[in-house]
Amino acid sequence: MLIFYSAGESHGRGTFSFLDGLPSGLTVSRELIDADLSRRQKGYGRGGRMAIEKDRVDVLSGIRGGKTIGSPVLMAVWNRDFENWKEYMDPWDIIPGKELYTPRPGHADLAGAARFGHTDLRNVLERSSARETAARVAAGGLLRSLLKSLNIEAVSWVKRIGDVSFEGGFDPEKRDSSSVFCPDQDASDAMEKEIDAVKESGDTIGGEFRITITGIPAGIGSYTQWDQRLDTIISAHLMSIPGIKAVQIGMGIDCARLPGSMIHDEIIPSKPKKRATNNAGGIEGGVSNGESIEVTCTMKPIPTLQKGLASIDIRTGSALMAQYERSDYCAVPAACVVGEAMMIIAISKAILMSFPLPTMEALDKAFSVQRSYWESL
Ligand code: EPS
Repeated sequence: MLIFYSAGESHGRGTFSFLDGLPSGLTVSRELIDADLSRRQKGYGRGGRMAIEKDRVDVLSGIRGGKTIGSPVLMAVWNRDFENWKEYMDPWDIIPGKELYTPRPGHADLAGAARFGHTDLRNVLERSSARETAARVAAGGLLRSLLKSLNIEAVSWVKRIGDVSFEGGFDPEKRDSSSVFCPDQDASDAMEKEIDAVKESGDTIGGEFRITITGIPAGIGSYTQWDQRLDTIISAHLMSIPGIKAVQIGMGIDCARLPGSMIHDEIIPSKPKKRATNNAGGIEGGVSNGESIEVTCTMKPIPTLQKGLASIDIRTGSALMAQYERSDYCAVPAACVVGEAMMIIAISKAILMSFPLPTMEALDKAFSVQRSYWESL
């Protein structure tokens, strides 16, 4: 079973990824991990922190000579900003000055204080900050090599920022030349303007991004238990990203308003079997059906607002405006990269759940048997 966890505080020493259950003999690429980390840092609408950080992976265990060895993998992305925070974040001895007593509505501050009994909300913010997503992207960047070796590819792009939406498909060059990771120049320009307008008014804005997985054969996931369904695994991974309020698979919520004849994807007699449409988003009965996997995620606006939101002083209960702390105006482009990473983690877990094998050689063989079986049906 593949396990992924992260550790680290936003202004602590770094953010850390822990992966266990990887087969040995997987060739991994530091360049692929670093490319994803640097992509996560970009995106129009980011705050001041991204000018400080230059995220790079530092592998601490589990990889020798560019290959996994079957041991747990531990990776670090060190925080450059720690230099400015070390007196406040020291594990043993801290100085006062960075306490936070007014919970920001929409963040974990108040609910997190209720969970762990904190009065200084700094203890909640430091871990609930989306800085943690750097660890997810490092893990996804490593597992991208696993999917690549099985000829599976993951891509993502921004579909909507506020009122501006783009309904077209993916284009790698156009996506990568867009400041908001939207593969259309006109839509990108309009999205930038949308972000400028909220920034100007001291506000923030959310949006949507799409993730597509191609090259996955039918038969990954299972209908036999609720927690083995591929859609269970994918949606849990994507819903766990800070700020994500909805995950739609395929046609998603539009399924509610159309008759079955306009939704279900008819089967074309071919080898391998093809579908006339892909409204199911590549998953039927919790199992991949050979079509591309299509998922759309909705992100709420960042809850730290320059214009402020009504809150309280947690020590006295009296009304006070929420404290403003440096933040992003729009993190949808960054979340799109994080979504791609979490999707890669989810698909990798589902593959290793279906084929729990200790070496890449054994996994490659089992996977090609599965592909041939699917192609012969
Ligand atoms: C982030 C780092 C954080 C925030 C942002 C994401 O850095 P700082 O708090 O020092 O500015 O910029 O976090 C949030 C917007 C959030 O809501 O948690 C990063 O590395 O992505």
